[in-house]
Amino acid sequence: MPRKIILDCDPGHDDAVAMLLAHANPEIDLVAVTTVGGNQTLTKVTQNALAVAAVAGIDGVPFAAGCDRPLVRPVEVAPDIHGDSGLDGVELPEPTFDLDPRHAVDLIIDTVMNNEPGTVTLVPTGPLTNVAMAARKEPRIVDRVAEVVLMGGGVHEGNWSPVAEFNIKVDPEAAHIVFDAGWPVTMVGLDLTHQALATDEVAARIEAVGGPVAEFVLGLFAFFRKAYQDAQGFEFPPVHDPCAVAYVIDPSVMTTRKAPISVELTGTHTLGMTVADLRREAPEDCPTQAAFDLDVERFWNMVIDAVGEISASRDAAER
Ligand code: PIR
Ligand code: CA
Repeated sequence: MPRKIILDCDPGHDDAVAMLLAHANPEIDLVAVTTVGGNQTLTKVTQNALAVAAVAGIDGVPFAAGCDRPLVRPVEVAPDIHGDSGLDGVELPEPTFDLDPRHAVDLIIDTVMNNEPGTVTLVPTGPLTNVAMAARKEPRIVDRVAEVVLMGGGVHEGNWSPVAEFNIKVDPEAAHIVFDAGWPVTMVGLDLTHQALATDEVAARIEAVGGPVAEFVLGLFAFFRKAYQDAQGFEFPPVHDPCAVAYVIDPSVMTTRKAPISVELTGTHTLGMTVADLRREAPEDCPTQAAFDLDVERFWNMVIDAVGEISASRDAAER
């Protein structure tokens, strides 16, 4: 049985790849896509989500726009990384369907409450504002969700400060709510995602797939690479967000370790840090865990297979 997921995202180059993977992989049943202000404003990332849906041929999945700002703090976007549109470097097609009229928080709640308990997994790949709001508005979702597999944070690495990652740092209060709720949380953080580099070899494999979807992904990678070179001093860009989807597809694609994880809300130099207690083995019932080592080869096979799958079904639809 494929796993039902709600992708809560802020596309974003790597969010776009997460959407493609979630749509095309047979182990995943993408039941809703929700957007949150993050990499760019809510309006822009929502437009981008609909454009990616058009590229991927996603239809029949509700898309809803959510919170346009963090719970407490001012809006902070990442134009140096994702450009003015939030998805610079590619041509964005017109949407092929309308947004669901519900707020993302309500779509999340309805989807979780209308499915059997333990069957819906939340996959947040942006700031955690919508997910925190959903848990507060309808606390019954906390026991009902199968698990939360989020891209964000890190144990030994930061990118928005020396010790904090963007998704957590821009809305640390929301992250606190999500990490503390008691549902199972897998933190797919920078320790893991900095291994998911879109190298020349990866790009060559995608080029070999050919066609407009491969071109789209190559355009994303090219812009992301330049941005990461200029802004972060990386040779190749880490494609963070599909790593969280890959964990849902097959958790054995990465190593994880259980640990209590707290979000720093008051630090002078450490705001938004995800503090994992690794001093001793965590108790069996510890609900939080962090991801560490990625099987890089298998991860890219998943992504490249997804690009191939979408290309094949687009070709079939055109014939
Ligand atoms: C990536 C992001 C934000 C800032 C940088 N420097 C790089 C976005 C990605 O979409 C991903 O979800 C997460 N936030 C990584 O920090
Ligand atoms: Ca993201």
